Amino acid sequence: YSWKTVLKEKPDLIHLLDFPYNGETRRDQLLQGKITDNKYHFVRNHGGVPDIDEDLFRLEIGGLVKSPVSLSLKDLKDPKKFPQCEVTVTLQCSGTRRIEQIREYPGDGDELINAPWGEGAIGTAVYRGVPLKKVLKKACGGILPDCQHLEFIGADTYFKKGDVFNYAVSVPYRKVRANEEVLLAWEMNGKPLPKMHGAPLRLVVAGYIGARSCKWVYQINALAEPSMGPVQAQEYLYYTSQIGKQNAKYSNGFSIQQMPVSSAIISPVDKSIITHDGFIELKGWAYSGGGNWVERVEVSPDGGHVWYAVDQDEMTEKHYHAWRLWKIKLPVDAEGWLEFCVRTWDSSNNTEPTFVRSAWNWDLHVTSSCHRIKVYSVN
Ligand code: MTE
Ligand code: MO
Repeated sequence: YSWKTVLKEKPDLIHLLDFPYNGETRRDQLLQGKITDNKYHFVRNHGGVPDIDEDLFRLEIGGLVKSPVSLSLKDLKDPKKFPQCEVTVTLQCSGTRRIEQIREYPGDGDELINAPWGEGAIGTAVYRGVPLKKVLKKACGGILPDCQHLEFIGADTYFKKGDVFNYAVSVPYRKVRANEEVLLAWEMNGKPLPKMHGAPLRLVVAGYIGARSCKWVYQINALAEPSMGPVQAQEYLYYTSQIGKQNAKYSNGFSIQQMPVSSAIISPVDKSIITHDGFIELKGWAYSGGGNWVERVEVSPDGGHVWYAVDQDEMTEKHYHAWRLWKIKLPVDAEGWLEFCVRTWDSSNNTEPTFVRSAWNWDLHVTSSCHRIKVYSVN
């Protein structure tokens, strides 16, 4: 997969890493609408983009299932065998807004192995596929009583500490029990799933961090314990803020699965000068994982003392598994530097930590504190 193809398919992404290719969505394209165009959707890879022959492709399902199977794409896409569905899902990389954690304590985080994402490692698409639950039931006759987790293995390989691994992650079986939450998908926004996004087949795990939505999936194993693969066991861990480079052990962290509530101000841009006549318009996104929808978005012009709630009419519709884009015109009299911030409340009444340091994680995942920008107001 060449750099030339990346530029052709994703000409507008902010290219963060050349290999493995990682790129994030630009601000104007984030705000384009509820659905992110395939061309503009961010890309997060751990290794190369595998080339898979659709005709030869088989999905193998094994482990603690009643009968292991091997399915072709034709089998999977046959509506007489498996019922299909379409789900609107926001995929958010748990590294979104990592740059704020890097700036808070430069050099303290595990940034060498991670892309310095800003606010654009998030996007929303309509995925078509079959619920994994139905495939397990109809093709494998169900799972065995000891199965607690499902492991997904991707065809891409990945280097870590001198060894080569396939990308492998797992989710608890109970997550798979909801039909519309875990899909085996081959279509994105009405178009064939692009190669970069996992063609011919990927998982879409709604409400969980992007990492669980395994691309190029070719093997699924029903397991008693979570996947032992390094991506599951050693990455995407949440540590207490006392833990850093010097004392981190994998056993100190817990696995990040559901995405917490978070939001970002996308317009105006941090450190910009704004000439206005008493009102400044703010725009951004707000999302919560785990099937919680965004209930309320509040913004503050003074670093978090006074808060204004965004009008429900100024937000895209409520959704179990997708973000809401929002906008608000704030009355501003002051001249000079202002600190704008945003905080969101979800349908479980969760809200965001106040400062980056309130939820520091040396692994640099889940920067969900109130997003803050400074702008210079000229009234
Ligand atoms: N699946 C495989 N096989 N390999 C990967 O590197 N990256 C994961 C996930 N699935 C990854 C993968 C991560 S960390 C994220 S955030 C999402 O894919 C990103 O999905 P996207 O590239 O389609 O936006
Ligand atoms: Mo990610």
